[in-house]
Amino acid sequence: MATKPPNADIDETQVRVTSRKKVAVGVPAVLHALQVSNDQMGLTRTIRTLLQVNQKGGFDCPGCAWPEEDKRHIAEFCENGAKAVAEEATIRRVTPEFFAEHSIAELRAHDDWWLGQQGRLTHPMILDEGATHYRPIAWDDALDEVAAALRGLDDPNEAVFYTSGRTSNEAAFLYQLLVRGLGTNNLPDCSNMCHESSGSALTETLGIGKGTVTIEDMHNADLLIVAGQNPGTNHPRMLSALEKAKDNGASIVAVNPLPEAGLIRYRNPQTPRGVILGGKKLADEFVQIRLGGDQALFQAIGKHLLEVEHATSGPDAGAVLDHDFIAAHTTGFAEYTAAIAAVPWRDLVAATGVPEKTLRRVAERVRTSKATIVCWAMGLTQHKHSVATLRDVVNVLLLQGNIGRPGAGVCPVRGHSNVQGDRTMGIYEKPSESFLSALDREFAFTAPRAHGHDTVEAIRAMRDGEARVFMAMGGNFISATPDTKVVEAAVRTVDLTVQVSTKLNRSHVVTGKRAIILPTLGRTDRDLRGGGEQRVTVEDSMSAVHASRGRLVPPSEDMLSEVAIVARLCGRLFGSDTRSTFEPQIEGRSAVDVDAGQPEHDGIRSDAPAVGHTSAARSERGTRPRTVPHADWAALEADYTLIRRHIAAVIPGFDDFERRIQKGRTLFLPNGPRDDRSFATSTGKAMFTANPLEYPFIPRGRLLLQTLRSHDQYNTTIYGKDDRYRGIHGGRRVILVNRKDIHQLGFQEDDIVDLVSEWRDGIERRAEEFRIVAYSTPRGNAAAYYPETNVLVPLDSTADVSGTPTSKSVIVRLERRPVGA
Ligand SMILES: Nc1nc2c(c(=O)[nH]1)N[C@H]1C(S)=C(S)[C@@H](COP(=O)(O)OP(=O)(O)OC[C@H]3O[C@@H](n4cnc5c(=O)[nH]c(N)nc54)[C@H](O)[C@@H]3O)O[C@H]1N2
Ligand SMILES: Nc1nc2c(c(=O)[nH]1)N[C@H]1C(S)=C(S)[C@@H](COP(=O)(O)OP(=O)(O)OC[C@H]3O[C@@H](n4cnc5c(=O)[nH]c(N)nc54)[C@H](O)[C@@H]3O)O[C@H]1N2
Ligand SMILES: [Mo]
Repeated sequence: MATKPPNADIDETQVRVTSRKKVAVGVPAVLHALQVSNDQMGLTRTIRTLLQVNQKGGFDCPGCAWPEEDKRHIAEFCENGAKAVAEEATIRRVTPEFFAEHSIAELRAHDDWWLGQQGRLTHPMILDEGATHYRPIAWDDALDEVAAALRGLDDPNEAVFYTSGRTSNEAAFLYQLLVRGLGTNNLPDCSNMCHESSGSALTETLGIGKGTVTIEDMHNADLLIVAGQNPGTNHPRMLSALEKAKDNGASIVAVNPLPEAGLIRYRNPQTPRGVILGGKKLADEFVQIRLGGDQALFQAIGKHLLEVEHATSGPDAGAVLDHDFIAAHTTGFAEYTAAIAAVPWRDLVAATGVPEKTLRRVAERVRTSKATIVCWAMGLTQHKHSVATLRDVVNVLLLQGNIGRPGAGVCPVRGHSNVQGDRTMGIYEKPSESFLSALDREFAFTAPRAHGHDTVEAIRAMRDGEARVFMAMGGNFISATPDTKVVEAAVRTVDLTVQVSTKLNRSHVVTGKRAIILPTLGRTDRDLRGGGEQRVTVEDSMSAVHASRGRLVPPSEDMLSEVAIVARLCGRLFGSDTRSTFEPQIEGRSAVDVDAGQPEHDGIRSDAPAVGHTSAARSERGTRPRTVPHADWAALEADYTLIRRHIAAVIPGFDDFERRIQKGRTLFLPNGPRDDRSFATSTGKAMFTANPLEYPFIPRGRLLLQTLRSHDQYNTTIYGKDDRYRGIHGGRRVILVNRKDIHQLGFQEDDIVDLVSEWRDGIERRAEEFRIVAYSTPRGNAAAYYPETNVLVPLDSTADVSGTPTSKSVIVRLERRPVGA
């Protein structure tokens, strides 16, 4: 397939470039949001819908994972949240007639924007082997097909189950149970490409893979460092928290290769100052860092703090560090300080591209701050050395005891609205033993223990012919993952691909030999099931769980919720146990018994008593049935409160779940570092770590490319062709390059080039026809939009430890297009 979809009607390189905006949000943003919504759903539905966003009793915004404040505005949404809602609440429909009209080959020729614009999926569809068109299929038949394919596997590890982070807690919990009931931990998710590096670094050093701050901490911080994040576009509501912090006297340091609008100045549409005046200057300091220079920045800060601490004279000598905290709560201090002392300043300057004077000035802000929070997103997580970078972020915070006290801590700002909740529910390829044994106990079965595939490993498994069924709970695997051509070829080897989706996307048109689309309800849709209106729950970026209830009439009567889809598959695979879900399932078989037997390979127990009924899925060695989870699946589908009771029984912190989310209340999950400075690490303390300095090397004549989001997209869903704040209009195939680099490389602004990525495997990866735009970015660094540039990201170029694709760190050369090509 061509890397550039041949969309005859649009020439993507014909962009209009205007000056970059220095202020984010404000009234134009609100008007823009209303216009997009109006186009998708008309005025009445727009107003009715948007007034429900993030209200108690309404639905959680499907946009990002930024938390709501307890006191809500009438309009608690942002421009991009409104676009995310409009995208889902649209009145456009993709019906069986649509699929009869358009062949797969034809659909494949359209770009992601066009596919997304067609509207909501309304009916289950199947693509038979060799067929040119999808055909409609009844729900029962579709689910029978999926169950039969799973049952037909020789080994459950031949199936891969992807999750994108919009799935509710209830659906995610059942989904992981389905997968483990089948006998595998192959649960890759979007997190593997997103905040996995944060999870890896924080779990190791602080004992919890999540942030340690609340929204109040944000308001009360003395210093906020926002690194590798573009909140004006991707987390606009975060800007009001930054504004409030500012009003309370905080200073803000923005660390970014690009001068992103929202970081510099913000106009709050909900205050008179924002509407009428020029808005508020947010960042006190903008550090224009080189791509991948953040580890060096945090080492520089640590180095400066230690130097002042150890100075023999001066008022602050000996008074910089929180010695009590370090002594009581940490390990590894001596190793860290020794390592940092050995790093020369000139290396830190070379890596950051920032003068020592500036590095020290930023460090002085840290030194004099009474409470510091570091916020970050993809700019810090999608590099080869991201885990080391984040360990060094933690080191700096530990030096001054900035964990577990008001106004201080780590704040990885999550992407998808429930990506954090999905992890809490067990969507994880490397589940902990404590989680699995609780699951075993609750459902009287034995979950597999062997770790499963993450996203990159799942692609390798498909590529190598080791996977036969691929199922996705949401998302757009084909477009979101790295090395597009490799992924497309890999997915095509699979016997059956199953997509549970709301909207049409590339993953429906690049498929396995057979493909099934299961349309599902989104966050905004009313979910009537079992005679009642069901609610689901989600967890935000700050470990707060609350209920969400859709209010809109679903796109068609022929739709099931994600919960219903998974529950029905469980029923087909495991059979229903109609005794009450909450009585002990097997008499005389206690949790201890279940845990006692040694699981055989992959957790398939051959010594387990055959209970109740037999497993539909058989182990490959299997003359004997495996154990399967026991529940009354139909009852769970009809009443989600029963699922929440299971969640409460399995996952710590959800006791009394149902009551605690009544009336719009929020349940805060336990957070050891934040609650009482307890750290569930290997040493039982917060851990300083010594990390050798790393930063990207850019060969002569090459550029280091970061792949990022425009203002008009939600990941692979393209809302439009503008990137307003960056001054790009009417097209997405642009590469932002420093003016001096453009000339030094022998090009002119507006030249059309191919981007060719260079990686040690020598394979040529090419993204065709990009327009060069001069932009403020450090020398040697460039930026272009994802997903168009995913063809350039090598599958094996991943972060150490976390395995996250290095989407912010791709070596490319620019090649002039042959004349007339
Ligand atoms: N409207 C909208 N909202 C979204 C999304 C969306 O697509 N659209 N996506 C959601 C998801 S899943 C996620 S994960 C988040 C993503 O939120 P972000 O992480 O803000 O998204 P990106 O566009 O990838 O932006 C990366 C930012 O980091 C900077 N950066 C890149 N490399 C480096 C580096 O080496 N160092 C530093 N210091 N900075 C660097 C870039 O210049 C850019 O400002 O947003 C979520 N919210
Ligand atoms: N080069 C590069 N690649 C990247 C990134 C990058 O910065 N650069 N970012 C990475 C990141 S941070 C992430 S999170 C991933 C995102 O990867 P994904 O989560 O896989 O991608 P999305 O584009 O968010 O998925 C959109 C699709 O989800 C479906 N959908 C939407 N809402 C629902 C719902 O409620 N239920 C169900 N079942 N389906 C729904 C719709 O069909 C829609 O088309 O991409 C990663 N890939
Ligand atoms: Mo993400």
